[in-house]
Amino acid sequence: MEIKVLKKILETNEKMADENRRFLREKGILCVNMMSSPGSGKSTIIERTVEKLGDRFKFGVIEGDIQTTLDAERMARLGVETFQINTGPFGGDCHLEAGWIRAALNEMKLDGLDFLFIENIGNLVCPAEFDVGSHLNAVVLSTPEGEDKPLKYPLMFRVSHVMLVNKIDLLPHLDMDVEALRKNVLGVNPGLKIIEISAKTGQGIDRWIELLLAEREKLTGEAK
Ligand SMILES: Nc1nc2c(ncn2[C@@H]2O[C@H](COP(=O)(O)OP(=O)(O)OP(=O)(O)O)[C@@H](O)[C@H]2O)c(=O)[nH]1
Ligand SMILES: [Mg+2]
Repeated sequence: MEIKVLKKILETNEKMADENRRFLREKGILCVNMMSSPGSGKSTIIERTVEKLGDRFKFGVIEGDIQTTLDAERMARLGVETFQINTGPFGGDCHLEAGWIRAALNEMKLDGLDFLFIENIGNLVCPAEFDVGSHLNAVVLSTPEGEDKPLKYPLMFRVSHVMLVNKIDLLPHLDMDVEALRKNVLGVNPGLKIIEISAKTGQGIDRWIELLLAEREKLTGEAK
């Protein structure tokens, strides 16, 4: 009985996620789901991305947090259409679900947007289990977290299309073995794209930008 209930929840979520994905594609909006442990650099990477592309493209951001509107305030300062989902009042869930994203989409001004970032709740486990309706899943792994994470939390790396290895500027101070990380993660997901970046210094950000532009072009069939 418990298994049946769990299956039904996941099936409902997947159906809604597919509807979100189709709805956003028809509007020409590439939806990117940013996932990671707390503090890996999701918000900082979104900020750098908007700074790089904000003069040519319009962005929206849905912020997922258990408590506070701190990240949403950071995004709103960039002048992007921002919506905050706090799960604290509803039991403090550690991930976002497709139904909440739909509720956010109903409230947001979406006309003219080119990109919608979903900053998922900082957690390397639960967000991987719930499709939100994104076209691109990006997992951020920061260098202090260690090269073993894809082995310990494989689902997150399996459902992602790209891994951003962030805080590459810290490598001289760490024992992190980036080659071992590559080997570990490609063992879990051989098709995963890997981009080393520093959201602090800007190193590698251009490769991330290129990937985003290519994915948007693939979705909409048009360059800008
Ligand atoms: N050295 C270094 N610090 C970084 C880099 N990217 C982000 N940080 C710092 O890491 C801390 C956390 O960054 P955030 O962007 O807030 O991380 P987050 O993943 O959004 O965090 P949550 O939303 O709380 O899960 C901040 O102090 C950032 O300034 C980087 O490339 N290098
Ligand atoms: Mg954040």
